[in-house]
Amino acid sequence: MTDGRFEIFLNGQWGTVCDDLFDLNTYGAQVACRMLGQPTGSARVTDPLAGPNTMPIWLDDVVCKVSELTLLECDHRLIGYHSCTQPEDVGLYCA
Ligand SMILES: [Ca+2]
Ligand SMILES: [Ca+2]
Repeated sequence: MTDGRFEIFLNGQWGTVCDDLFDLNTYGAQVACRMLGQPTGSARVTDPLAGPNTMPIWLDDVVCKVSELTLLECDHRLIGYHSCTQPEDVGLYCA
């Protein structure tokens, strides 16, 4: 089980994922948990609870179909392009 802000390592730096569109269904959470090697059966988006941070927002408008192995295979804006602020970070609960 894991619960907290989801972070992704791209371009040599840890960053976050914006929640826009992410929670329209459970697939984004399932793919993100799968990416972490965590269980996906009860995966869901949560409040990241980690407070403000200065990490880049790497992904926005992520829409997954269901079986992708990583969020990079889902539809998303170009890496680093977004319409978000840090409080919109995706938090994840994987179980
Ligand atoms: Ca949002
Ligand atoms: Ca957006």
